[in-house]
Amino acid sequence: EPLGIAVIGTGRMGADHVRRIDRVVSGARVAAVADPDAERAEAVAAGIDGCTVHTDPAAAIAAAGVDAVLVASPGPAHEAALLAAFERDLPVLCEKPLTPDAASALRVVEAERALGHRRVQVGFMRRYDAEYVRLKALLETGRLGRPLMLHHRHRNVASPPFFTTSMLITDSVSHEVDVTRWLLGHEITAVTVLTPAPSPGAPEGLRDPQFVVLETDGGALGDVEIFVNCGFGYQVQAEVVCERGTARIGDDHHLVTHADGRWGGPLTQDWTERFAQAYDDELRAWVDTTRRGEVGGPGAWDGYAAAAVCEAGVRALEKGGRVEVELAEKPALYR
Ligand code: ISE
Repeated sequence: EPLGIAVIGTGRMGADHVRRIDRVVSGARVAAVADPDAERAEAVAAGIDGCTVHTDPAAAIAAAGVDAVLVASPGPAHEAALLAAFERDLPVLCEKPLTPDAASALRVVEAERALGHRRVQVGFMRRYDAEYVRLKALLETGRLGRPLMLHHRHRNVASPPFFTTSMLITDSVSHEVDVTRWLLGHEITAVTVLTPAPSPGAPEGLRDPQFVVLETDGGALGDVEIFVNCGFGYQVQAEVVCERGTARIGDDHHLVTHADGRWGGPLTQDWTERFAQAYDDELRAWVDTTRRGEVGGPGAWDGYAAAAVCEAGVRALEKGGRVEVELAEKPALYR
């Protein structure tokens, strides 16, 4: 029996996940979709056998044949969808951010803890990207020694119209926050955000780019250049500086041509292209672990920790200077 999935939200990410469940991943089917825009939901569900269409997320989660839930609605709608899934004790793959702020993320952690077992995987898909996976495996061999510093560059061609200055942290840098915690196995303890004069290519009023400094409880430092209107391509690069060497990913060297007196190659234009393999493998892994009755990948605690770090980042952005991260005590369920 394939895993019946209710997909909540049929916007850009939701529609892409529906396609992936329907055509890429085996062992799963789209059992229901929900979106406040009924026409959009209908269009996404068209041609999928036995898929019911809803405007209310709770109705989709309660629909016949639903064994698991994929939440891809906007961040502010995640908490209600997660709690509705918990009510039926269903496994959930929740797109990042888990919720938009630390207090609501902690409520999700508490609600999962009340269930007594983990149910949530958060969509921090970079953990499934082949390059990041190789980087982590290399660090784990210890050959380069202890990681001292991490340099990240995160560039988007253009930001969507609803993007705000704080979303550069909560929506975009949240990935580097998770990657830093995952690669190093450290918690992030303080955040500083510096902003140069905005790029003329950014929408009026948007402070883009930004430079973010992360400190960890293991004594490492990270910096993130986030530039969401760079105009030229989608780039995610990371370099780890260790005691005896460095390691770097994201250099776009998949295809290099030499012709007409120049060398070079194409740049990806957005994350669904750059991270296509990561999204596919993330969903495959989630479906496989769920069918075995297990939970893997980044969990609710990771979603909460990222939210807490991003909240400190937004405060640092607003008031300047260094802001310490306030993290609740980690419940035994996540240790
Ligand atoms: C978006 O939400 C993502 O998750 C992308 O990976 C990131 O590059 C982009 O900046 C975010 O807005």
